[in-house]
Amino acid sequence: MESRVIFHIDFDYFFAQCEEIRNPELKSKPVCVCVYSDRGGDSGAIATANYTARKYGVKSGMPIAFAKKRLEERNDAVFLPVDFDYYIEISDKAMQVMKDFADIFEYVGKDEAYLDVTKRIDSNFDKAMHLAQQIKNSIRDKVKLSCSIGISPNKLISKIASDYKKPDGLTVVPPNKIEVFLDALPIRTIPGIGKKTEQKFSEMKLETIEDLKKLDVFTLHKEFGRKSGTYIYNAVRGTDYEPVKEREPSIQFSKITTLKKDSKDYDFLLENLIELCKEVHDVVIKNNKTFKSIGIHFVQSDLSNKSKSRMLRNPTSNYEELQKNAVQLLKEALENQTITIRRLGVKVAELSEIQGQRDITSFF
Ligand code: DCP
Ligand code: CA
Ligand code: CA
Repeated sequence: MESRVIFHIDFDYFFAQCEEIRNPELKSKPVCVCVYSDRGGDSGAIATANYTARKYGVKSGMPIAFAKKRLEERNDAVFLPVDFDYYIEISDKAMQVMKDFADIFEYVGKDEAYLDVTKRIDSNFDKAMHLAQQIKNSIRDKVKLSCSIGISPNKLISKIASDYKKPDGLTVVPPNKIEVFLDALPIRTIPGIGKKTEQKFSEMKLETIEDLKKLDVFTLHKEFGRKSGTYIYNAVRGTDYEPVKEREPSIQFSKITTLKKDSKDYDFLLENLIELCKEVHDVVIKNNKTFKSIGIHFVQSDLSNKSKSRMLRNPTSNYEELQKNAVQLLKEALENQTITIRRLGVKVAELSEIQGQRDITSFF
């Protein structure tokens, strides 16, 4: 069978690049996009920074005060508050451009997507490279945005490849190059392998993907459990059969608040949660929608994120149902919660129009 050809496209330094699009003068300066908490001052975290700021060691998730310290010598450094609505506008435009180039288009998040282009380029990797160049040009012309593209026979390698050379990268890994491409990479480049796992392997003197191939599947099962063990075993060999699934950006409504104090106390969180549920529900009603998915979100004191969501059997716009499920999710999330929580959020997704209200009279 001919190989699949999958693109992973990821927008470069996304939030910061959006700010540069709005104000091109920023391009020569270090730009940091900040999630300020409502506690005032510089309290909050860096969402992302442009590559000029990154040269000084600024990273996503870092406290704003740290980033300011690192950029001390640059009095032209710019710190801007996040403007999600604007970034979504840019994202939507770029997604529309990409969609037309795909046989199957899978939206992953605001700044990334998978495209299965196997059919339209007849499994030919030279044609694929040409097509990727066209996509990059088209996004640049229409949205002024730069992105990085990874091309390979599957989602896993394409995801790694899009991150291989950034910004404005294009990395093609045809079937006969998979092994050489992967072998030399550090273990951490495999999606899902974090600091902890890397540490564990490092103690075993395993540093590269090639090193990991020494471990047989039984050892991996024993160390990581069946599911993760199998995933790692396959990943280091470049094996991944996940299909690209048709998916478009789904709109959602959410509210997030910075708590008066960091806490993991159920009653305190519950009080805040209910307030958020009411606010989200107001938006749902105002927009005449039903929702099928409910989620809660923690930004924890170390600025790491935790979220939980559940799918309802039927779409609803009912407040009690929203609250009941959100409270249940809160209880579940707080089981074995060790770290305190700084920001709390509630969201609803899988939205639809309320049926039977199309009648013109409902507008009066
Ligand atoms: N983001 C965030 N907080 C984080 C990580 C990311 O708010 N801890 C947001 C800001 C980013 C966007 O998500 O612009 C996309 O994240 P990426 O990991 O793709 O990073 P960037 O697009 O910023 O940079 P690049 O892809 O060039 O490495
Ligand atoms: Ca990105
Ligand atoms: Ca991304």
